[in-house]
Amino acid sequence: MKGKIKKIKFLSIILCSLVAVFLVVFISIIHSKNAADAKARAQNKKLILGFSQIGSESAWRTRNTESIFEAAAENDIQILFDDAQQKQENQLKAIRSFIVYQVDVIAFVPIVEDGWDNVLQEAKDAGIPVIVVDRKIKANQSMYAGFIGENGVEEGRRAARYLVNKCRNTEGPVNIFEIAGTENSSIVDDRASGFREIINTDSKFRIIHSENGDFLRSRGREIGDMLLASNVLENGNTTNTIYYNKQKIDVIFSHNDSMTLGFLDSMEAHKINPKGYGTIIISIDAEQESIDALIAGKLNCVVECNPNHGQMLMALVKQVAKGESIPRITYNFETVFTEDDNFDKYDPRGY
Ligand code: GYE
Repeated sequence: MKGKIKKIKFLSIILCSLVAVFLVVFISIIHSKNAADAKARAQNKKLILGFSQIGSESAWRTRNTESIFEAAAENDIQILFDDAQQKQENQLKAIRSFIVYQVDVIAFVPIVEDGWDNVLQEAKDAGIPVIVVDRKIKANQSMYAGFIGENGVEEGRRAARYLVNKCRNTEGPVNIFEIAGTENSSIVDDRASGFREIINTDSKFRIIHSENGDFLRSRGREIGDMLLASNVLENGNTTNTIYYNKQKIDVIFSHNDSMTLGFLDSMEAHKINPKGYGTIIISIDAEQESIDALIAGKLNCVVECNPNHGQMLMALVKQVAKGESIPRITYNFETVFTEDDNFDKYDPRGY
């Protein structure tokens, strides 16, 4: 009898330890499977990008937004998008809502250079990496992962190099009227400094006035109307030479196509034929309507500013989401279009 009990005890101990081993193995299989699932879910989790855009002030801006949505869809990245209607406070609000929502990455186009330190600190405290797009900011580099966009200084230089070459046989002075974009935006400062860096190598070039057109076509029109109002003579005829404060304007340097096209609208409204009337017009962006005006002889030079940031931005988003570092600066490829080109070679601009 004793032997039998001993045997049962022994068998039950074996059985219990088998069950225990089985349970341990089973639980660790479940556990590792859960871990693997969690890992797979994390890896396959759709990245969420919070993107704050400044508005839709130009065909360039609209294409910029499109390129970002297209690339996000192609890279299976979800976008939380905000259009700030040209207001910094709306951008600050949007970025704070992205932080609350706990997006994976924040990207924003800073309408102006200053005023981002606090919200960047909040994103940093929340562990959310930030990428600056299109325009630059004045903030400590440790506050954001990197910048992607255009080299505005080089765009300004390209506009000036065209002018210096165009006026190589021109006796001075060469009076320049500048139509600048949004004040305190890095892109205006960069384009203006690149342009001046080159023209200041020859004293015949003089910027006689710089007017802020806020990158808007309507403002370009207003500036044109302001200048051209004095072109209508008593007899109703118009002179083709444009003046500012009684100084003849030889060159219009406009910081974007929208303002330039607004200026051309004004010339047409004042029945001034922009073709061959002697004032050189240089613009930046290269949207289709501006290239058409170049081909039609209404403009002399258009410096490209490439709005297609989408694919490059998504590549950077994926990198920072994995905790990888990215280049401080990523510039887009850009070129220049002038009246001397073979226009047949032009591809459609897409914006
Ligand atoms: O030139 C203009 C837009 O920030 C580079 O903003 C961009 C500028 C572009 O309004 O069309």
